[in-house]
Amino acid sequence: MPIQWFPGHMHSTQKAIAERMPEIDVVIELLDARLPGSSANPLLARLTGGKPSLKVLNKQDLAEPALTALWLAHYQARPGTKALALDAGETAPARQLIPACRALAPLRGGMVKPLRVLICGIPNVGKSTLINTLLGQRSAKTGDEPGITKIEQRLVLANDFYLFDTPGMLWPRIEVERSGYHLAASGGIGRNAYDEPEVALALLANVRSRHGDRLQLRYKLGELVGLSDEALLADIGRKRGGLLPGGQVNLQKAAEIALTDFRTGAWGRITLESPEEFLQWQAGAAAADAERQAQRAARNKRKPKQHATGAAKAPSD
Ligand SMILES: Nc1nc2c(ncn2[C@@H]2O[C@H](COP(=O)(O)OP(=O)(O)OP(=O)(O)O)[C@@H](O)[C@H]2O)c(=O)[nH]1
Ligand SMILES: [Mg+2]
Repeated sequence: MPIQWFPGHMHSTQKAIAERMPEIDVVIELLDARLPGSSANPLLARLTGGKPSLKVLNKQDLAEPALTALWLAHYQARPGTKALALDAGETAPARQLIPACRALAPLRGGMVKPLRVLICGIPNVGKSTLINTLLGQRSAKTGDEPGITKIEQRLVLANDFYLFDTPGMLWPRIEVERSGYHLAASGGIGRNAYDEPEVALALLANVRSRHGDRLQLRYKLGELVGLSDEALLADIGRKRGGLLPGGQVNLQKAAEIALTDFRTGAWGRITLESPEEFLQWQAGAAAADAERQAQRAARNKRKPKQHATGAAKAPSD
């Protein structure tokens, strides 16, 4: 089932960001370097009214360097956009953001016209961690679950440089089904909004295609060829003691183990999508959408006729 998560507080965040925008000079969108396409808000350009933007691929320590390089080139090619990859917990790379923001808004700076930078991104991507690293102190609350930051917070980096931390936000409709799985696997979606075994199966299907050897090594599995994704998940459960009283595998527990291992980097550095694949998925979703709309339009065209026939028949009944 496609994953969607847009609770009421995200609607409020979207509104608050739109209202704040006139006072913002640069927008930093924090992306997850393991899913740099799926974690990008498709509505952001409209929301920020084309303000200069910096795409930061965070958690690069968990992503594959070669794919991170492809994604950086992909975003750098966009007009008015700079892209950087980093690990929000490390001070020196994070501080590169300061000159990058200043370069994007050269007319701001000094006490009279401080530079105002808004940091936004999906839940749990590391926004507050980055702000704390930049400030050199724990000012913003962080935690390994989505929804830690509840309200927008203004933090002063220097007397001419303000940072705005915002609550994690998704968008009303996740169009690419795989993106929903990638977002859930990364920890960006609330636990109640998806089924863990379903997400773990999608994750295993993706990861085994390029890194099956790592799964074999981690769980001491035999050859994966010929093994279905379901059988692979069950094997992981069996190897990790995820058994129910009758000896049956506890697939829920197996899924939790797989997801935690992926999230913590126990499978090594893994990126779930390349720019090329992601563009293909987007095009596929757009085509499917267009077809659904055309079908709906055709149905609506037929409907009034049937209605008119019914109405015309009524008096003679
Ligand atoms: N490995 C790794 N973990 C990170 C990185 N940045 C943040 N984290 C971890 O990701 C989790 C979420 O970090 P937060 O800073 O709370 O994320 P947030 O985007 O502010 O989340 P919300 O406020 O819930 O939207 C924490 O457990 C961080 O320690 C990174 O670059 N690498
Ligand atoms: Mg936060």
